[in-house]
Amino acid sequence: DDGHVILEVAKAKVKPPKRYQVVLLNDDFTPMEFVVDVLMRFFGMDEAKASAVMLAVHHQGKGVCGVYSREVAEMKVQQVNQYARQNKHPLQCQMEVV
Ligand code: TYC
Repeated sequence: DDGHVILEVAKAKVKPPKRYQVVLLNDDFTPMEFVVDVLMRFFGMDEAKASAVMLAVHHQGKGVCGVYSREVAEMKVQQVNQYARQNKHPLQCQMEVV
């Protein structure tokens, strides 16, 4: 019946939500220990994981901290960049759609 058609059309328009990588960028000035602190504080990493990710960013120029919904990724980026500015470091965090 007509109700069946309406439901099928509505269902076809439902797309899975986009996911966003939160990415940390390397720079020459932010102390390594500060980056490790950021990764533990905002991304729930233990010290070994945070140190490995920090070194990967240091050597490769950028690195993924995690993958989230747009709302959560925006909050992480804002929190990291605000925390870096408060501590007078140039560390930069951004998001990229996956
Ligand atoms: N390159 C920085 C240094 O040598 C360390 C660093 C790592 C900075 C990762 C930023 O996202 C970063 N002190």
